Amino acid sequence: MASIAVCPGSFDPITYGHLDIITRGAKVFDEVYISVLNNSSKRPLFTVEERMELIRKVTKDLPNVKVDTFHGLLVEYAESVNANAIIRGLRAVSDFEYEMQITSMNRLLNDKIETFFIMTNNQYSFLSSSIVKEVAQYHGEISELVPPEVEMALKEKFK
Ligand code: COD
Repeated sequence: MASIAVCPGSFDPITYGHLDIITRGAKVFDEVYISVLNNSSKRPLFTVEERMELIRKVTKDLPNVKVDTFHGLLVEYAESVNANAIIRGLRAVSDFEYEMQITSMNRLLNDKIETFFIMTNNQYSFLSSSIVKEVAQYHGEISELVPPEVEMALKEKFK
């Protein structure tokens, strides 16, 4: 049986931190779906299509990575693509409580889908999409935080 994992998130936009866990996950699982949450109650900077397009560009060298979108419950979506695993990234102890809540809830909803945590590279342990957007908004240097395609897209948004 192929091991299929879903790596869900907002990815608004994708950063080198996300890319780090995606690359590590793609070495372990046969197929990895990078799944962008389409949540109408949030007001993201990038549309779902823009976020998916940026993810496609920066993962083009990872042949077993697919880019997708979902709405509603993550475990229902994971089941619909035959995934048996969820990948989440851990940056610091502060992520743990939130991740434990999500994982416990997902397990209650569907105990056949296992969640796996990947520790980020130390150099990205402080990194989040929100921090990148804040720096980009004031035209600060972000080239070490996001791939060049994302840097360009952010510069375009904040010009
Ligand atoms: N280094 C490593 N990993 C990182 C970094 C970094 N610098 N930055 C982010 N990550 C990881 C995050 O830990 C996460 O695992 C992933 O990358 C995506 O991060 P975000 O911030 O883009 O996405 P989130 O955490 O906002 O995504 C939340 C979900 C969309 C997964 C969640 O809201 C969800 O599942 N919603 C669907 C509704 C549902 O099923 N709810 C029930 C469960 S509560």
